[in-house]
Amino acid sequence: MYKDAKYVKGLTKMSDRPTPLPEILLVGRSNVGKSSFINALLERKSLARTSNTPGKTLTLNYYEIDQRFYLVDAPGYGYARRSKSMKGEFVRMISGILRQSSDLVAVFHLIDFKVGPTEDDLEVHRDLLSSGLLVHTIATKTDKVPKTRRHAQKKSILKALGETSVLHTVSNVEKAGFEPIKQLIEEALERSVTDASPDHHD
Ligand SMILES: Nc1nc2c(ncn2[C@@H]2O[C@H](COP(=O)(O)OP(=O)(O)OP(=O)(O)O)[C@@H](O)[C@H]2O)c(=O)[nH]1
Ligand SMILES: [Mg+2]
Repeated sequence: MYKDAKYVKGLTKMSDRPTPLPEILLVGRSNVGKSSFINALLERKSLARTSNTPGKTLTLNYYEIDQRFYLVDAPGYGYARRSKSMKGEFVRMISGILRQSSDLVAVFHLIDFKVGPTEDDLEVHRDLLSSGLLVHTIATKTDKVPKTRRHAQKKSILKALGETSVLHTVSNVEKAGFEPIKQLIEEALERSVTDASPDHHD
């Protein structure tokens, strides 16, 4: 359980980033449940703003957790009504982060469990894997698939993602599946401490 979680700021350019702490970036299609995921993980009702009108903001929202790390809520990609140029801007922004942030310790790629990976999801998945970052794929909205079909759905998603992937599943509504996610976060934070060179210590 996290004790302290607060919204720090919304960034529109990388030069505005807050005091360095390890960062975990959330990426996923608009409406996949990134903001809801943050609220469910942190057990806060409405810390991260959720909406039914997706894909409007191109800001990176930083949430600071226990003065230890940031969860970064990225804008969603692949929103049908978003123009091609908006999509280009998203890609530039994300690749900017991937290039510039030495504090990025993991990326959580969220996909919709019921819908399965879309073309956009698969494209982003490949890009993330080839970035060399620690990437975890997490399917949201498991509550939308009947329990008896979940095993088959998981298998089908894994097949689409490729043999080597591991799929974590959550329901932000039922707040189910978050213990393994907390474990992933701890592992990513531990790795970042081990990896850091001496001059990165306080
Ligand atoms: N049933 C169900 N609905 C969910 C779940 N997670 C999110 N939702 C709903 O999906 C919609 C979008 O959720 P958001 O958390 O705003 O999605 P987002 O990825 O942050 O969207 P953008 O910020 O537009 O990119 C909201 O209506 C949520 O209530 C889930 O696990 N189960
Ligand atoms: Mg959101």
